Amino acid sequence: MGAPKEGILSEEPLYDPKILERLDFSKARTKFSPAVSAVQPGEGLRVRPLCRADYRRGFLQLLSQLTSVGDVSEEQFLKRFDAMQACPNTYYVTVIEDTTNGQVIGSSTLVVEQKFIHGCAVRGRLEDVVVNNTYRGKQLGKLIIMTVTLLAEELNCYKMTLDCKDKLVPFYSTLGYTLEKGNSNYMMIRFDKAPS
Ligand code: 16G
Repeated sequence: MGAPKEGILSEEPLYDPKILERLDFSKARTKFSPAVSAVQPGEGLRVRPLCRADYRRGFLQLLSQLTSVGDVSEEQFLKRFDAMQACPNTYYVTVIEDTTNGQVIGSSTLVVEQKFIHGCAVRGRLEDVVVNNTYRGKQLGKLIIMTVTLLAEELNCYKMTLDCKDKLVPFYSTLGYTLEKGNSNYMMIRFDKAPS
């Protein structure tokens, strides 16, 4: 992931963390047992927006449990962070930190896409959901997905969509996501020149 540089990386959040306090987990389309929320995720855990310092907290190593990340240097990471921050109200990269060891152990992203349709509505896209393998079975996947799903609702998205591996459809179905009849295909073209 590139050699870490000298100096301190900023803790400035990618988006205003106060929005997370407004999320109403009683509206979550799933049950948590024990009850958790973005502001009370459980002992030793914190749900918060991504910050630059997360580069050194294993954020990219975590993402590599989802797909290929490549050798992303600190400089490249910071540049991408800046680019996201320069698009206000668009990128809501949200992480779970294990505060006992300072590592980022879960993440998911809400991307808010601006539309002309539906009266210039906004649409949410659920992206890059991942929970560290060693933390599975603790409702953290549900928690991080519900956090950004409720965030999409809070930000007035008219819908939230995702694409995932076929085997994960039953899991997402338990969280209120549905295969809409006659409208549940996801198609793609992969481009040869794309970086790994
Ligand atoms: C999954 C992810 C998507 C991610 C992609 C990476 C969710 C809900 N979906 O489809 O966000 O970008 O995997 O796979 O997390 P790729 O490397 O094959 O594009």
